[in-house]
Amino acid sequence: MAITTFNQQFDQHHTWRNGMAQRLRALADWLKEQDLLDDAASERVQQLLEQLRSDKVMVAFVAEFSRGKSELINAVFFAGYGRRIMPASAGRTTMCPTELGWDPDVPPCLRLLPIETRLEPQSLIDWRMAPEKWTRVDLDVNNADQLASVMEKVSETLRVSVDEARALGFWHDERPEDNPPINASGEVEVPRWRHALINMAHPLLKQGLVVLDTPGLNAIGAEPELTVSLIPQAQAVVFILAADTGVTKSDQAIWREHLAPMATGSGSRFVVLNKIDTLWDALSTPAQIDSQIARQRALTAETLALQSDQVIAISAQKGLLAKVRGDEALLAESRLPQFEDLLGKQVLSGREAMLEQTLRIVVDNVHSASARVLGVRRRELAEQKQELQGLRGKNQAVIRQMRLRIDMEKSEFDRSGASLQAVRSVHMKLLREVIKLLGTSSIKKELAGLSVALREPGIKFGLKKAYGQAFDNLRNIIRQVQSLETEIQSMLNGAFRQLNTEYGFSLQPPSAPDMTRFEEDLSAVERSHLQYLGVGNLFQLARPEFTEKLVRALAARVRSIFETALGEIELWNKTSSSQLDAQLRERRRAYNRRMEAITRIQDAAGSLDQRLLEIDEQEAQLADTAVALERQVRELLVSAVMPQPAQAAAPAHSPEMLAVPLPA
Ligand SMILES: Nc1nc2c(ncn2[C@@H]2O[C@H](COP(=O)(O)OP(=O)(O)O)[C@@H](O)[C@H]2O)c(=O)[nH]1
Ligand SMILES: [Mg+2]
Repeated sequence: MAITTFNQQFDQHHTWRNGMAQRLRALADWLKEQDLLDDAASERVQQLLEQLRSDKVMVAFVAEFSRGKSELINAVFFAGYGRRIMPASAGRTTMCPTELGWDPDVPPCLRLLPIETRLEPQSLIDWRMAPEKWTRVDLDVNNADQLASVMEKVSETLRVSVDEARALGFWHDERPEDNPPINASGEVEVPRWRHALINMAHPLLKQGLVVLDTPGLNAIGAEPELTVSLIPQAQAVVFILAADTGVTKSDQAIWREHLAPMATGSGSRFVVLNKIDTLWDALSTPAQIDSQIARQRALTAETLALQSDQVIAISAQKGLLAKVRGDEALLAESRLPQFEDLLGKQVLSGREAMLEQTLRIVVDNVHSASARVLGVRRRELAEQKQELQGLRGKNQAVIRQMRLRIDMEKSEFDRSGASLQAVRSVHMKLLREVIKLLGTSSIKKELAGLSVALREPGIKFGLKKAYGQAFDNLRNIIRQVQSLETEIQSMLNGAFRQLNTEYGFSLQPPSAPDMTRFEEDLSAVERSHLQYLGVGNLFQLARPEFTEKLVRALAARVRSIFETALGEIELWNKTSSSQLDAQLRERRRAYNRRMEAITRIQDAAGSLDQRLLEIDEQEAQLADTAVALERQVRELLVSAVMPQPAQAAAPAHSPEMLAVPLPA
């Protein structure tokens, strides 16, 4: 398989996403023209289109300072600028977590959150909502020098007293060995900024890539949100070690805290042994150097309890240099291309599999909803045809009789409105209970106990229990929701069955979304918190603002899990009511059509045969539509499969497929 750069792979991924969105939109437009797309299906399509448009892929670089995170970011993503964009030279390291991304609603800029905000209880998510609190510097993306000089701001520091450093979370009396040095005037150096957001219209970032560069252990440790929210949600986390330092104690601490827990998570994890150029030695043969690198890889792998092929040896610096100079031999020697190839394949194929699966679900849903309506339409026509055929050779009295019968059927049908109303109101009542269970006040209530417990002195031993209690309650909420779902489901089953018998509908309640995934999500959050506090951040709980921040970050995570669950449930409910609405509408239309035909025949405005001929035509049209629907759904699903890299040059989806054929 050919080696491709990360940028090339991301381009292909983007093209695939765009193609998918285009074809899905074409299908939805066509269905809408045929009046076959109900509200719920249309909402599902819109959601997926939005996801295909703005799906974010986050790659986080996590390691001790000076391992080459920023250099690797420069080499992989920004070599095209011909120089370093992220500061990565001796003495100019990133001092604060820095996110690179693209938001088209904001001009290209660097936004910096002052470190003093750490003294306040708000979490990073809260600060993101308050753009006015950030210092903004505009970026000139076409000027690499200006860009690089603005970026230097992420390296800025401040001198503060020991007391201030302590308050900011950079000084710990319990762990003196990690404290920054005190200068002659009794001050210590701390980062000037707490977090940086770079908004840049770089092609990759525009396509949805988000890069997170982090400073070393000290700076990440004080930001619980990074550890428990941002990093675990990244699609890939790259952990970097340096060949010249080996695996140090703090490298191991970062590994244990951030990377080891990921083994059970959904993202990919990469371990990079950087700076292999420090092993290049003019006096050794290439074979000797290779075996030296292999030895280091094996040693590193052993320390981290990995297989040695799970450690990727590279030189970020030489890779960047080689790309800037166009030096192919040096690039190969840097081994950077292998890393990029792996990063792209793992991260993007995972993303594509996820999107493809969602697409299948949405298309399935849209397909069955529209096929059902088509079926109803065809049946109503067939029945009307039968009805009219029965009128052949009959006199005016019989025709009048028929008219009366339709009228009666229609008013009986209209009276069914009351029982439908009853079904809907039970449905709404149950749904309101779900909304309440998954609401903010319910989360607050469950987390209140935990936040009190965390502040208690000597929580160390009761930590697991305190989290266990809170999370058991949260998981229990999800289970309660699941049982309400079951109740709604059986209520709908009963009501739909009755409507089917009484009115000859073909209603089929959609199955309820499975909530176990959300229980698992909660457990993952619980694990990440315990891991984070367990590996040595426990002492930080002594600071109330830290605990407050931790609990807020936790509440925000739980809220987002609950909101996702609620979104799925609401859509499920909408799907079942849309189905009912669609069948009611079709029935009403059928009554009108029957009435109209009878009236025309009565008024001798059209002959019976003529009317029957019209029905034949409509039936033929519906049959064509049904065939077209099947074909389009099939084609869409076939084209959703990402082309294998080997055929990537010739896209698997032919341009003909883009054009959705419209039946006459
Ligand atoms: N020899 C060598 N030095 C490197 C390499 N990658 C980074 N460096 C240097 O290591 C230092 C720290 O790099 P930087 O990217 O700032 O590290 P960070 O703190 O992890 O972001 C800088 O002086 C880099 O130039 C490499 O592959 N080889
Ligand atoms: Mg850096």
